[in-house]
Amino acid sequence: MIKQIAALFLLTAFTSFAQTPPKPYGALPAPRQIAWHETEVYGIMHFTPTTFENKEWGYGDADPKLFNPKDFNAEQIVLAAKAGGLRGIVFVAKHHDGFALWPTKTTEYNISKSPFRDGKGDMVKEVADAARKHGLKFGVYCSPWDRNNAKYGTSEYLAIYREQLRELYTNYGPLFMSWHDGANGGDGYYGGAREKRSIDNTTYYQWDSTWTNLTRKLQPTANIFSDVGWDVRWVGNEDGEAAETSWATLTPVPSKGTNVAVPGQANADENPGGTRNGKMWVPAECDVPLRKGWFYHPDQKPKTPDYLFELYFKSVGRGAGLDLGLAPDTRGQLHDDDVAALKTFGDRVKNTFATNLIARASSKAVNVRGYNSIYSAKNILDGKSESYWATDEDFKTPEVTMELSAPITFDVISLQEYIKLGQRIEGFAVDVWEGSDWKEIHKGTSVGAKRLVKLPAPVTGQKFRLRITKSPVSVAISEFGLYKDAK
Ligand code: FUL
Repeated sequence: MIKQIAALFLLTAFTSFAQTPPKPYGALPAPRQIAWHETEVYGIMHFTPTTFENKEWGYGDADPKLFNPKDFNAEQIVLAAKAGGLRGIVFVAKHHDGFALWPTKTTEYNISKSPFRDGKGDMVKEVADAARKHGLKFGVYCSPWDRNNAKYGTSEYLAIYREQLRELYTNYGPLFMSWHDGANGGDGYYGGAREKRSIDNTTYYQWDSTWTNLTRKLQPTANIFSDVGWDVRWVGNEDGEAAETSWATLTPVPSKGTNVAVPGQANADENPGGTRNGKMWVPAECDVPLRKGWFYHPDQKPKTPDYLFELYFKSVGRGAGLDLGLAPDTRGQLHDDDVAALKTFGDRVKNTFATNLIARASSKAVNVRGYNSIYSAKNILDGKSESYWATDEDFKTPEVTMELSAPITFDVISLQEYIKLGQRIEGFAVDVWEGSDWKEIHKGTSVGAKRLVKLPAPVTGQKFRLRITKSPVSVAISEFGLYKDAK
């Protein structure tokens, strides 16, 4: 009996040890950030009187009567975005020109003074409703710099800005992003003063208390985007590209001459790649306009689907997000050229990643954590982000061989870490078996939420090997895929 109890005790101890997941590594993503990673591609939409003036930055003096998009159609815009594979829309509820696209109580300079819907319109609501109707997430950007407001630059403006955020946070349902930029004053209309106003952005907006007391409390699901996060960081350029080696963690550093890192005053040199072992989980967002400017200009053309496909690899494929600027024209719709570019790009991404060509392979790993099948290497081929292959503590550079019953031809590699346990891998390689030896087909660095590789030429093979070449701790990999570009 005693022997039996001892055996049972040992068995229980062994099983529970064997099932202990790997210890998380470094800063970890919050649930709202995990949801953001899954969004991958979304849009940011700019549409104010500035569109009707054919400018990029409205001065703040445009007559609200100018804002008259007679054929505004939020669903046309949302459906074009959806066809492009975008899973969310950030709506610019107020840009630097200060014109509020919702009937705010905070300023007269708003949509109710325009002819749009006879002064009864609320464009934030129309876009939010259309997005949700078609399954896209919704977020807002309310520019802190306000070139119309007479109070801008004085201590009274902060309360106005916060009230604008409060209105946006309370009246339009749950947001997936609260987008903030670092535009910090300059010349403007300012209620007729027509002058230059400078503010000290390290103190003026008091971002800490705005985000703690308003954003977090009223919109806990909203990812705060800015130069310094808190949830998603600006990638440091408007070209749509993250660094080749990208870390989802960041320790914001103040720019020279200041002592606080805030939007507009952060050392943006760090932003494209992030900080290895940074204090916070703050992945990069690559914001890039679909056309040249953020606002619609008749003489500009959208980027080609091929170019967008490349950007997808340089953003999403480096663990970042892709935020494409959408600019309705003066009708209030996306131009046919934009609709076509989005659709071709979206179809190519969808079709390329429709079938993981290696999904049916048998796999053999050098190590599986605690010999436990819940951490099996098979998990990397199951298409499920919740399961992962994990190794024992000592196996920091493991490898797994995968073999198919027939050869495949592919030119895209995809690799994903189980980021709930942190960003662990620092180097990896993929090999193909050439009959008598392995041939390396790609060698890379960071992985994180997703690493996509477009090979210079298609590769054919039947047996493959994934090697983790550098990691400070044991690995946790959720997905591996080989695909063929569907162009
Ligand atoms: C920047 C702004 O200055 C641009 O006009 C645009 O809105 C872009 C998305 O963010 O900070």
